Amino acid sequence: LHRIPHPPHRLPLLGDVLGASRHTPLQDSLKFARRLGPIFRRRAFGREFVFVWGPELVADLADETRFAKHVGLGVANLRPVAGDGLFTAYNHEPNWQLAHDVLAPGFGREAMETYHPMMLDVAERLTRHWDRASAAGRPVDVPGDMTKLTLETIARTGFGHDFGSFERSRRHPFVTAMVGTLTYAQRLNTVPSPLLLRGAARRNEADIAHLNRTVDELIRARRTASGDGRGHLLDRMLDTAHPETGERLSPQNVRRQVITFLVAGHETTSGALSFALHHLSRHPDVAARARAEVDRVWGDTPSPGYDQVARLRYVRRVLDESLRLWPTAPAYAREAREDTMLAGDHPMRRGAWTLVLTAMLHRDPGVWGPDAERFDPDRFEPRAVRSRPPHTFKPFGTGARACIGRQFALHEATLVLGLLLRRYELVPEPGYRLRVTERLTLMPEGLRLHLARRRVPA
Ligand code: MNH
Repeated sequence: LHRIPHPPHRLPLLGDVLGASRHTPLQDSLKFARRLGPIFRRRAFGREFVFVWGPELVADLADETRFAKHVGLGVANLRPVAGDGLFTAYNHEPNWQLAHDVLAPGFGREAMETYHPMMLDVAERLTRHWDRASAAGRPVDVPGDMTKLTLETIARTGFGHDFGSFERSRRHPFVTAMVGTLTYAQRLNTVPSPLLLRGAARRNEADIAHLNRTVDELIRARRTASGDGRGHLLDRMLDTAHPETGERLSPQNVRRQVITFLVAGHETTSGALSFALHHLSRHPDVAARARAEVDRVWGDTPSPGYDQVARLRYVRRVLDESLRLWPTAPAYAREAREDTMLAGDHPMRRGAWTLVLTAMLHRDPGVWGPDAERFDPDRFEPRAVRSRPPHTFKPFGTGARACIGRQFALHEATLVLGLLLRRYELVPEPGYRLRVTERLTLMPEGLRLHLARRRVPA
């Protein structure tokens, strides 16, 4: 451990806090990464973390025979809300495999085709909202509206629920509670003892109670409805037995999965869409190419079909490139399954863990070239992708515990970008400079865009 570099000026109690703020742990880590290299240590508030972003190290950590997901930090702090739900389950908890096997078909192609019309429907609520803003010459609140969109999408496809986000002037109380628990989870990492956050902890309890109540109502509504019992994720959770063992998810576990999907399924996608729209507004040439693709592939169809989304190859590259520069889940943790040597160089004891700094891996000039900081979707042309080593683009994590919602998120985001590009020219707000807020996930703060309507099929 002593061979791993760390910042030079260490304060006895506070650690490496110089030049660091508790509101931007990720962006501070990027600065340390640039100074200290592909593996480094950082001490904050009495704890020491090892960060890794060098491509060889990250590739070695992807070896599932020697390493596995580590449930720590922000993820572990969500355990009181999400328990042994998919995202927060420890590797050894039996409910992980059970839920994974029961839910995996819920993200397969057939299921995605049933979600497509629901996604389209929610997206049309967004465009109605944006039409009114553009007619009135008002700018739109991009992160706010993307969060409404993705929350409504996961609520609808997941549980047949409608939070009415676009119809209300204030945030839905469920969203407020969810953001509250996420913020609290991040803050817990930045204090030496949770006792310092007693007031916030009480509010957090109330937030969790509110989340539980809302979800229990959702489940009750589904149980009493005369639905046909297919379509939503919740239907699957309630109706599907494990294909081999016949086992089912317990009611308590179903509640945890619902909360997991509502939380995991919307903030990250909302951030990805927001960053993509930011970049599109700053790169009119890229926007024009993407728009031309949409016009060509979708033609006059008012409502593009499922297959027409996958054919938006360039729009998809815009999204990949946005996730490269700002992977909205900017890090993941890996632990050693046994005593081992990381990349033949760093001894790790069984259970020792490290954070993979995806956001820095994605900006390594050694992988992405001297212009690594530049936005350029052509990096994701098939030939360019093939020329890079594996495990250099990891926005959805790695291995068995990688994102189960990847296709879902990519389909939703590509569909929405296609619809928005076809309908509007995106005009940046004069003087806006990208600022990124962190609350476990990343978001472009205060991003507003002006819209000019294009003529589109009705
Ligand atoms: Mn998602 C795991 C990123 C969209 C549901 N997700 C992960 C991980 C990353 C991630 C990274 C791995 C975390 C870890 O190793 O600790 N997820 C994203 C990004 C987007 C995203 C960048 C959007 C863009 N995720 C979604 C959507 C859903 C979802 C949409 C649900 C509909 N994600 C999950 C779940 C897990 C997960 C569930 C946990 C999977 C598991 O451990 O089995």
